Amino acid sequence: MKITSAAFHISASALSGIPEGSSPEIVFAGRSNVGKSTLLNSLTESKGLAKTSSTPGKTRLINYFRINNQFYFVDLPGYGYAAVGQAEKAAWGNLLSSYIENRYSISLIVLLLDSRHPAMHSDRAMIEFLEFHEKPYGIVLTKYDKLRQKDKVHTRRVMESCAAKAKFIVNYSSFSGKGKSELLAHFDHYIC
Ligand SMILES: Nc1nc2c(ncn2[C@@H]2O[C@H](COP(=O)(O)OP(=O)(O)O)[C@@H](O)[C@H]2O)c(=O)[nH]1
Ligand SMILES: [Mg+2]
Repeated sequence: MKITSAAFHISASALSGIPEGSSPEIVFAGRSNVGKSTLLNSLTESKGLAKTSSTPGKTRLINYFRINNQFYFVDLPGYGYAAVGQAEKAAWGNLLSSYIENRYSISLIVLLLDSRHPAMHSDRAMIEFLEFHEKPYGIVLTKYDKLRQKDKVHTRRVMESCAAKAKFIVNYSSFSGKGKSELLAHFDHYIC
């Protein structure tokens, strides 16, 4: 797949605010600070499309980006941010899970995991949730440029054992561009 156009479409703080669902959606999920905004900018080659921040937990919205005038990239709020209060955490958890569970226009969920800490508790919970609901998902291991050589095999093994139903596992670095064409090629199977 080649991305020829990418534009911000809409932000929603509740399910009532999201578009009708007539176009396919590729959804990006992951812990706060995993590198999701940076990845979206790198995929679309537009520096400021998704805002990036080194302060985790800032994004509280579901953001829609229109891609190639054909489908959406959906940027979900990061989960697992410790400084958020329990009540707020629960509210976001409910929003995210009901979106993923009930939204029929989702073609693929891309779960971003930090390649240096790939199987944290909240990540495992997310994988279990996706597998339980039989949602098509793939994994992107972010910040791969920071992973030490000796940890690469270990990270891969951990992922393969705890994400048995993942459609793909892609090693990714937004800084070097590693994994980008591989990931875009996977998207072809989900957008017709
Ligand atoms: N080394 C490295 N750092 C990255 C990469 N992607 C993102 N980061 C850094 O990780 C931090 C969080 O990135 P951001 O995209 O805002 O994360 P988000 O909260 O998941 O949207 C920022 O300081 C980025 O510069 C990457 O591929 N390699
Ligand atoms: Mg972000």
